[in-house]
Amino acid sequence: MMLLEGKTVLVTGASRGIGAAVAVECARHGANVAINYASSPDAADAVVAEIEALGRRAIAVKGDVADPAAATAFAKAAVDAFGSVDVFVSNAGICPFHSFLDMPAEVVDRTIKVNLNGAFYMTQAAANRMKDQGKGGAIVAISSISALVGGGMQTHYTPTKAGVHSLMQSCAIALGPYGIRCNSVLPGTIITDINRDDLADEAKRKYMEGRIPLGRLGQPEDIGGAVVFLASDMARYVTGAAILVDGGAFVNLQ
Ligand code: NAD
Ligand code: RM4
Repeated sequence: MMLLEGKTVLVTGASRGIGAAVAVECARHGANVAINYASSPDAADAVVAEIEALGRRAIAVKGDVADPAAATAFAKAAVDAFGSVDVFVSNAGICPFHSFLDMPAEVVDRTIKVNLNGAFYMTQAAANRMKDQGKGGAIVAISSISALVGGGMQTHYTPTKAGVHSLMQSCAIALGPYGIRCNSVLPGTIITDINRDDLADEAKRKYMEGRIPLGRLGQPEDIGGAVVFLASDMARYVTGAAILVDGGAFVNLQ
């Protein structure tokens, strides 16, 4: 079943990892896709090619999500190419693992600027397009299990992920009158470039795997289904909600 037939989907940070997998899954469900990327045109072009091979259209738009001007430019580029913004997925994020007591201010500031401010500006730009179009829309933020639990090397990061989920909750209220639904997906530990070094530590990797009832770390492709569901009319009465996609890690106390 095609859940996003004829829709235009925008995804930030989609040249690799979870964003790329989400973009491709949306295309598999019939969407044309605009991807934002920060710095790797070749990787972005490869995602565009993968989507085109599925018979859908795609564009890649360079931009730093921390820059508010990048948000309006991304939404405009999508409308110029495909005529509308129907679904927006806020995915771009960084997690430069670092201990707390000696965390440099610039690492904190950049993490908040990209993860939280970036999600805010991009969501605002997409929502304004949806409001002007007058036919509603769906916004999905890639928050994290880390919105709910802590990490000693993530004291700058986990508050941004809680913030992104909170942003979706408040936007669900602000945008409900326009028929725009806002929800979060909370991935557990998914193997991507963001945590490749962290998980290269064999003991840490085994510990993380051991916490997961389904017995394995996640892959980027594990996240697309939840995003497509929330973006689609199957979730037409779902807003302000969050879906954990973590193999059961969060509930595994004992
Ligand atoms: P990743 O490093 O593979 O991908 C991150 C993407 O964001 C990259 O394409 C990167 O270029 C892009 N990006 C970074 N800064 C940007 C900026 N300023 N402007 C535009 N794009 C930018 O990592 P990932 O795991 O795919 O992460 C995607 C999202 O998923 C992040 O928001 C992350 O917090 C979230 N997440 C990841 C995990 C995990 O375990 N991998 C778990 C929960 C949530
Ligand atoms: C996630 C979660 C994962 C970590 C990534 C970077 O939100 O904390 O365990 O590997 O971020």
